[in-house]
Formats: sequence, structure tokens, C-alpha cells
Amino acid sequence: QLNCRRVMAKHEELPIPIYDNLEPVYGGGSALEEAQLRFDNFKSKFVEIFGHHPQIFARSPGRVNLIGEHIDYEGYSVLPMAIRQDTIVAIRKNEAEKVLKIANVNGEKYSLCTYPADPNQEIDLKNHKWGHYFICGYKGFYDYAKLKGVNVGEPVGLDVLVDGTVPTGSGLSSSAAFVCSSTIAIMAAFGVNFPKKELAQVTCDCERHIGTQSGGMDQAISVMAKTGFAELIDFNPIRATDVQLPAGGTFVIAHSLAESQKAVTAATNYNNRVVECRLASIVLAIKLGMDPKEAMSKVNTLSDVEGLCVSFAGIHNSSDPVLAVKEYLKEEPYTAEEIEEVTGAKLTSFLNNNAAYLEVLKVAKQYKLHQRAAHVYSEAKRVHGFKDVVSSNLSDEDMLKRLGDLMNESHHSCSVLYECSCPELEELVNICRNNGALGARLTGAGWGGCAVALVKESTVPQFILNLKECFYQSRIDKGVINKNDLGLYVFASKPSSGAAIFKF
Ligand code: NG1
Ligand code: MG
Repeated sequence: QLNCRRVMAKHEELPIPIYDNLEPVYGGGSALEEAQLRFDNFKSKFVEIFGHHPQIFARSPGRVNLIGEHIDYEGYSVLPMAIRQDTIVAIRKNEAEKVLKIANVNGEKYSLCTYPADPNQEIDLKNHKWGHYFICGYKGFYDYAKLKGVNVGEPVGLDVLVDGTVPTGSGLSSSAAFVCSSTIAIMAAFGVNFPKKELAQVTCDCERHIGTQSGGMDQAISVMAKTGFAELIDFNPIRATDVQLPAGGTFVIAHSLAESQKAVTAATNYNNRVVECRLASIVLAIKLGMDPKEAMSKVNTLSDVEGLCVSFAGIHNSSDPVLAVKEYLKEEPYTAEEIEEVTGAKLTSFLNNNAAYLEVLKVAKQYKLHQRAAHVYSEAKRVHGFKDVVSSNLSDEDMLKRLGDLMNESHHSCSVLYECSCPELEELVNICRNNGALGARLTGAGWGGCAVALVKESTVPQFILNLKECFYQSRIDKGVINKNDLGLYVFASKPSSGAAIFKF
């Protein structure tokens, strides 16, 4: 049985679907009723705030990454699935006022943000506001429309209301859900609709305005997901391949309750790793024989260097880049001076095309090139291992076991080599494994946020009860979370559908 097939090119070429009812996205039964109620309240709230009805709605989901962490920005494929939690955006053009007014249904936590209706405005990164993510989409839409020669006229005011159910700072990509739904809502308000794979690229590029030098995984899955499938996402160009998960297994997502504020900690966490990978790829390329000047100008990612390992194969009888890392990158952290000795140039002279990189260089004391590169190359292999397992002839039972092993190996690598875990995630992952998970790992950027566990379907309710007892109860007792909110922090999820536009 072949469980894995390329999404027909047509799917990614198609524009975002436009529906006149909620069923194609939210399904039937109680889920549909719940969605109906949410949208009814949402519409009333819009009228209450802005005094007129919204023109159109867009939604885009969060995601859980099953395997392939911190490798999308290195050009390697990843394997996420969309979850049902999403961001919905209601929008109306307001020609009378040239202002973007962005309101949230949770007005207490996210107060009204206003911005000028100017697509060329700079985002004030020093002063982080939740509305900045909308402006990412706003700038991205205008830039892309211009590039495509689509005339959308003079900028006008926009009245916007947002409702997100993806928990923030949780590694489930609330940010991409917000950026994608915003971009799509703006696009729809202007009567335009770009193909999904173009939107995946646009939203990836424009989320970088927030300051994190992210890869494209979150936006790609949010835009291109299909109900019932995880997707293998490739980059340059972005492509999606449906991956049907074996029967009998369920992914349970559990929040460590440590919130990772990625936009605020970028220089020491996320962007720091991006820079370390960049430096590792340049040093490795030079060690593998590339001219330093060429390496500094041409090598951007560890995947760019993989080809050079073929020449290394001549000596070592293997083109495995993990072996090249062992051979050529020392395990002790590098100082800036040590790297500059290899490159013959100052770090600031070749990492200067990007303000975020310079921030990293200012605060970093050392660079763990060996460990970061070893993680990236081995994680890239595990993603393909995962895909091979689901398309193999193994029994469902054996498949699930193999997938669980790969998830455990991935976590170990994230935790030890990439150092993007935290004590709460370590505790949670261990509890998952001790309670029968076939595998468990952190998901998303890490440093807090969620773990994902692969659990036999029949044992899911008991598994969740056990997590409650072993992990959450003490936090409920301490008042960290409210007992009634537990369902927000631990839940099973099926692969759900991607972005959509609603017109009703
Ligand atoms: P989250 O978990 O949303 O912070 C981030 C990046 C991804 C990817 C993962 C790590 C953004 C928008 N997303 O995800 O591209 O690199 O970390 O695998 O920054
Ligand atoms: Mg994010």
C-alpha cells in the first residue's frame, strides 16, 4: 500500500478556496455548531466595533510539526500537519479613513492597534505589538501585487477583527496562522486570489518583517494543508507531498506551560541558531575545499554544502555530511576570532546584509558549529526516514513503533545538540514516554511551548488523564492554569484543512 504521494501539482497551483458556508472547513456535527456560533459572535462583534458588516472572512490554521525541527531555514524538508485551531480575520475596506484599525475579540489582552494605510511603513521592532503581524501581511500583499503587476489602487483604510484559537508562544505557530489569515483576508478584500504555493512563499517572506529569520514551514502548511494528511514540505521551490499517517496512532499535543516569546528572545535563541548554522556551513565549505571568498558570498545554508561532501566521499567512502561534521568541525565552541581565522574576514563583514544577524553577533560569546550542524544533517535524514516508514510495507503496529523511535531521536538531538528545549519540556516529554507514548518530542521552535506525543488511538483518553495527573495537576493547584482550561493545553489532533476564504 502506497501511503505517500505528491500532491497533484494542481492543488498547489489553485487559489485559496472560497466557501459560502463553514462545513468544508469545520466539518459537521458539534464542531460545525461550535464554529457557527463563533462566527456569529465574531460578526456581531465586528458590527459593534466598526458600525458596519465585514466584507469577507479568512482563516488559516496552526500546525504541529511531527518531525524536522530547525531545518526548514537550512533548506531541508519538514513534516508538519495542520491542527484545527486557527486564526479568523474579518475585514472591510474603509475608504473614509486612511487608517488600518486592527481589533481582537480578546480586547483585554490585545487592545486595538492602529497603523497608517501605508504599505511602505517600517515595522517598529523595538516596540513589539500584536498588530505587527497583520502589518507583515499587509506589506507582503502590496509587495507581491506590485511584483505581479496587479493594480490594487491607492491604499485605503481597513477595519479588521481577529480571533485566534492557536495558543500563543506554544510552538503551534499562532504567528503563521495570524500572518497567513491576515494576508489572505487583505487579498480577498481587494478581490485578488493568488495560487497557494505563491502565497506560502509570500507569507514566509513577509513574516520575516517581524525580525525572526524563519524558514517557510509554518506558512506552507497553514496555506496548503489538506484534511486527513500530514505534508512533507520541500523548499526552494516550496512543494507539498501528502503523507497519510498509519491507522491506530494519534498525535497528542501537550503544552509545557513555558511560553516562548520568540519575537523578543530572537537574538539569543532562534536567530542565534540561524547564525550558527550559517557560520557552520561557511566553515565546513572552506574545510571541504571551497575558496573562502566564494564560501562567504555563496553559501547560505547547510544544505548548500551537502554537495561538497561528495568529494569528501572519495576519501571516506561515504558522502554522509554528519561524518564531514565530525571530521572538520571541532566539538569545542568556536570564538568569533577562530572563525575569522578560517574565513580571513570579520563576521560583521559577511553577515552584514541583515540587521537580525548583527544583533546576534553583538550578544553571542561563542558558536557551537559542530553541534548545530550535526543536528541539522541528522534531523534532515530522520524526516526522510519518517516518510519512508509510512510508505513502507511494515504493519501499522511496526510503523507506529518506528515513527515513535524517530520522534524520540529527534527530541534528543534538539535537546542535546541544538539546545532548544527547557526543563518543563524535558519533564513533559519524559512523562509522555513513561505513560505509554510510542515517541514524544518538543515541537516548533522550542525553548518552551508544546510537546507532541504519538499515542495508540485506543489509549488516548487514559493517556490524557495520566498527563493531567502527572504534569498539570500540580500547576492547577499552584494556580498556573485553570482546571477548566485544561482542554486548551492538552488535546489530540487529526490533520486538518488549510487556509480558506468565507463569503456570506
Ligand atoms: P514556531 O514554533 O512557530 O516558533 C519556528 C519557525 C519555523 C521553524 C521552527 C523550528 C517561524 C514563523 N517559524 O516555528 O519556520 O524553523 O521554528 O523548526 O519563525
Ligand atoms: Mg511562530
